[in-house]
Amino acid sequence: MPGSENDNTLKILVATDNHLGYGEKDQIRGNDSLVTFEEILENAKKHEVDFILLGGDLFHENKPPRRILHGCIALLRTYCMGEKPVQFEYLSDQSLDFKHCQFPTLNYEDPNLNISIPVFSIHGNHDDPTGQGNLCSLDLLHSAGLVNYFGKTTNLEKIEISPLLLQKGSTKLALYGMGSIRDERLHRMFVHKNVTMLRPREEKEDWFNLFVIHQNRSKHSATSHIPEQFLDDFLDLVIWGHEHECRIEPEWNGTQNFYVSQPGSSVATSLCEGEAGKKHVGLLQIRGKDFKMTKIPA
Ligand SMILES: [Mn+2]
Repeated sequence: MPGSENDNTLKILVATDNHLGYGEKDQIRGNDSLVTFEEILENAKKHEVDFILLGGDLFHENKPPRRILHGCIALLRTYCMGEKPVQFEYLSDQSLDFKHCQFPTLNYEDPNLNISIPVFSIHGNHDDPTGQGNLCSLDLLHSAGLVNYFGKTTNLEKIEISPLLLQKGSTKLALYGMGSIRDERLHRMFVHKNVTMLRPREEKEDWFNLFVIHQNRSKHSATSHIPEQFLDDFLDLVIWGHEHECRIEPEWNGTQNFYVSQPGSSVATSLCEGEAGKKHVGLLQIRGKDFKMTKIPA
């Protein structure tokens, strides 16, 4: 890509449902999830992405074994820190966007940290916040300065999602995220119009609107999934986490006028039909209002 195009293209490594720690007691496959995660980080480095976007369930368990948490920390420190400068600007208010975190700041803007590849992540249903302090493993990684944990909702009556606003050259990205919420509850909130997505006030039409969600997409019962029609039609692309089957090629929803990409789990967590296919992560390139998703085998 020529220099000027590169300057205006946001490159994002997209992965979801890494399920670190899946089958960790298995003598043979016990390290698979960490090995796969390392390959993903290698790819991010190789393709010189601007950032990594994770769609939830980074960990398989709410309280991952120490070996797994440590393995993840070691990998993030190895691959995501370094001299390479971060080449996009952050335009929204980090103190509001990360107000749910003890350090309401972006890791790569912290003068005490040297981040080369920022990681942005929402939580999934396996690694959701619980217990005293309502914390999850991503809170630990955020406070350690290794990830930027967004999309945590603290009000379960009414959700207002304001986007993280990023800009690289002429490309402007509004990044919306919503960590996993029990499907029935979220379904009800959508029906009662208690979920609102806020939009940037200025030059509304110039933004590429990307939403990352971690819910049931396939219809298990009437209310235990989130129909695509519930989502706002101003969105350009939805990254759908939680569903483990790889359907990463963006699928056009003609009613809503947006694309949906479902990367699927990066590690096989069952041998059911939907999961038997090849696993992929995605290299998402956004330029203006256009995007391209390239599959990378996981
Ligand atoms: Mn999940």
